[in-house]
Amino acid sequence: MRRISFGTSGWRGIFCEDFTFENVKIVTQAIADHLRARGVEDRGLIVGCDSRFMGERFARETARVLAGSGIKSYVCDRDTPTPVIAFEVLRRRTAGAINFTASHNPYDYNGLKFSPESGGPALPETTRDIEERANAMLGEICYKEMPLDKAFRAGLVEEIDPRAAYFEAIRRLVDFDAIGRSGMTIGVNPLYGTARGYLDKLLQEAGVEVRTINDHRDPYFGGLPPEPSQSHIGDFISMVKSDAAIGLGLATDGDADRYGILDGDGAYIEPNYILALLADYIVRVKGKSGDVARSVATSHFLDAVADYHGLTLHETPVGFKFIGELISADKILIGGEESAGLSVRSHVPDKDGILACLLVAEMVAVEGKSLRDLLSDLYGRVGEFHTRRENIRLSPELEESFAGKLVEPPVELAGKKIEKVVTIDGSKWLFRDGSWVLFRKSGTEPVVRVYAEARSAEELERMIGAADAFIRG
Ligand code: VG1
Ligand code: CO
Repeated sequence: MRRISFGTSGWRGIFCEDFTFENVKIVTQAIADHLRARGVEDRGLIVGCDSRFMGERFARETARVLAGSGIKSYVCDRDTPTPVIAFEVLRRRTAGAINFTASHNPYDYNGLKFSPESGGPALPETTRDIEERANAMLGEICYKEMPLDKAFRAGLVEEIDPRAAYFEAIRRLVDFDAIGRSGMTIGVNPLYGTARGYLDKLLQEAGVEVRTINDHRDPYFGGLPPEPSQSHIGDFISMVKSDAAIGLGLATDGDADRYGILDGDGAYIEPNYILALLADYIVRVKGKSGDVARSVATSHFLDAVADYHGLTLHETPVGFKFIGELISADKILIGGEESAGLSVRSHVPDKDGILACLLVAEMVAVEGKSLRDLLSDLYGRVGEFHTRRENIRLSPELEESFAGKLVEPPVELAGKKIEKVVTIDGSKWLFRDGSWVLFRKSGTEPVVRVYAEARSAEELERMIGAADAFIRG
């Protein structure tokens, strides 16, 4: 049997192959044992799922196994966004959460994200302990479980609706009056996922007109991965383009921890830009101050914004758990990743796509400008940044050659001398003109990621070309 392994965010597997009831119960038992070893089992766990096939069934099986170990489950009454689960962990002070989601992966996957009492994604030392316990149990029936009705009667399972408390928290972070006053019409695309009844509802309550697409549950996600990237939301782009009334398009991924933003004319605005724009807006307009953080793969546009405002920047490995740690320690004002994840001070230490979308709506409402105009204003103040990420399918050959290629970086790439090598995640090579490339293996899907950034679009093309040739060659 294949080993259980937690990646960048949780354990993910293909249905029937790795992601089976049997393995889910084993991983749950491993989590139960982990909680007992830490002496926090009395606090119980939030248990939730996204909109994937059989999410509720997995949640119930997990509750049965937790009950078998005397651990209480607070089971969400419907598919629930990851940031809402994070919020509920903090609000109820539970020992954490088990969340069934494979986030942006295609429909044939499911996954399990475990968060400890911080509410943020578990750090590697925690997932290592859970993996070890789970792998030691593989191949034998070693979990204890309780029939669900008995668990209910024993008070070990309770159904919860986490929406109202989360709404209240979001209302403290976002200026809904400004959004309401703008009179904007906003397009919303929850990508058949968990943001249904969250993002649209909050905007409607603010008094703006909302036009939705893909707002029913579809475990096939319309055939594409539920990732709100430019290549996966063509239907939404067409909708916003063709509807002159829409002033902004907001999308979220399957578990609503990522965002995807369209300008009023349907132009997709890269998450790297959104992060920089929001950081600038929060400081310049909302008058906040503090450090900022980004993953090693994220655009240095954020560094330029930090410099401009005299803020300190932290660089982390990829995975929001590392940025979440900084939020939990109250060290940063805003932190984010190029993959469209961000959160802010005093909010959950996990990425929140709903909050990100709402902050963008607030920014557009307050500034009274299109995102592209805001972007060109910011370019004018801190300079231009052009960034791209490419995914290369992990063939057996690439799997074999990849690590070796990075052991000893070359002296130069694309005719430019490599000035510095950063290895906190994969291998990042920095050049004197501010450009950089990064190579790393994904921890959520079978691909190698190549990231590049330059100060002009032409230079970016050159860098991506050279990086691609290097890794494939
Ligand atoms: C990807 C992204 C990373 C993100 C992670 C989980 O990881 O690059 O930024 O935190 O997915 O996102 P990787 O290792 O595949 O590059 V989610 O929305 O899938 O929980
Ligand atoms: Co996600």
